[in-house]
Amino acid sequence: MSFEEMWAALLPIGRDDATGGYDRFAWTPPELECRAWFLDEARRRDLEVEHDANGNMFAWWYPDGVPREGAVLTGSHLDSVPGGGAFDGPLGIVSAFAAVDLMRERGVTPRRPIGIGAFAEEEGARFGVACLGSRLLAGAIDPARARGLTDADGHTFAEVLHNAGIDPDGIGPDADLLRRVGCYVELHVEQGRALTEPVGVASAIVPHGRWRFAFAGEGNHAGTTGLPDRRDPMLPFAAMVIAAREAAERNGTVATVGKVRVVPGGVNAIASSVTGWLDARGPADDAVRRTVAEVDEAARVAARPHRVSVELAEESYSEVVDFDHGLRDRMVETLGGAPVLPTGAGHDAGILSARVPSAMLFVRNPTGVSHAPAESAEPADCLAGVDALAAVLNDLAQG
Ligand code: HGY
Ligand code: MN
Ligand code: MN
Ligand code: MN
Repeated sequence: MSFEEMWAALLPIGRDDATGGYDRFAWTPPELECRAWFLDEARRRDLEVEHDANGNMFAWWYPDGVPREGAVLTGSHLDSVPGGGAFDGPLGIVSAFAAVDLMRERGVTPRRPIGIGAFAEEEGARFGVACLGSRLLAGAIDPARARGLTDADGHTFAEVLHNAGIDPDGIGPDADLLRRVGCYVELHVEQGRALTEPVGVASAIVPHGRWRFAFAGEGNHAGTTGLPDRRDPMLPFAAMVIAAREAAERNGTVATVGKVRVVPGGVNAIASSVTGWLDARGPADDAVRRTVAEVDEAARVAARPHRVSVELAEESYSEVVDFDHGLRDRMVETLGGAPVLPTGAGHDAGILSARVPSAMLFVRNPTGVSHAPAESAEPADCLAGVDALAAVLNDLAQG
């Protein structure tokens, strides 16, 4: 299957034809269909499939006579944010299969195994923690905490794993698998519009995290409850949203409140609780931490007069990732020069970089939009990405 054919097969899976967006949440039907697609493509190429204990999938090319160690791993993720674009995640996986095809067409015989990974729940759209699969693999999250994570319907991660045929008690760091990996190179659609060339190389991932603000008040009738008697959690939530923008402007960060859950959510009922999630990112740790602290302070000041309680919980946080310079520079050389740029988006490569030398390739996105249906990459640039990935994998797999 060519790149175009693979892309055409994947594109309709879970697509909302009205918006062009995707809701491919981990272990829901559209993502399971994408998983099946991954396994088909792996088998079509006689790649050896491996399911790790954390819900991640791997397709391995083990050339005859080559020791099963020091593998060059590539890949990305299949899941999406709500209403996500088509490229964030899948482009890295389709490009990986296409790069293996290209290497084989060119008669390349790698001296190291080559792997393609599909990491689970990278967006954290279902269970709230970004890069959950790679965090578990890398030992970057407590397995007991992970088991207890719940989705919007109250299903725990443990239940969902069990229903997927995975033993929830088996999740956790996999030193053996990581020992077999020499390096990890992830190709990803650019999430921004800095690239003026088809392909770029990542230098760093900025510090970023997500925090949950839970506001608890008192549910009551919208029509019969006088203002002095109200304990309306929506009001400090509203203050939090504005404070996020103002704190970001003060601290040179970006802060977003894109998700809110209101209980009970009736037009004619004062909410009993409002939960809002803050995503904050920035050039430096302390600026991000200050942003969150200022939002927290503003929310608490706003909550007090309404006798609303505020609970703040950090769901996930990633410090700055400075990608392996040796690997990065070697890739730039292999490509005969390429733009090197930081990213404000988190990736499995960022998590894995704590355990194995990791790097990223970006494919130009003319709209610069991501996490939305307008996310895009031109076909010619996608093929340039495949070419670049094949060249980088070939170089790294030669010894
Ligand atoms: O949220 C992110 O930055 C990434 O796209 N998961
Ligand atoms: Mn994403
Ligand atoms: Mn991604
Ligand atoms: Mn550096």
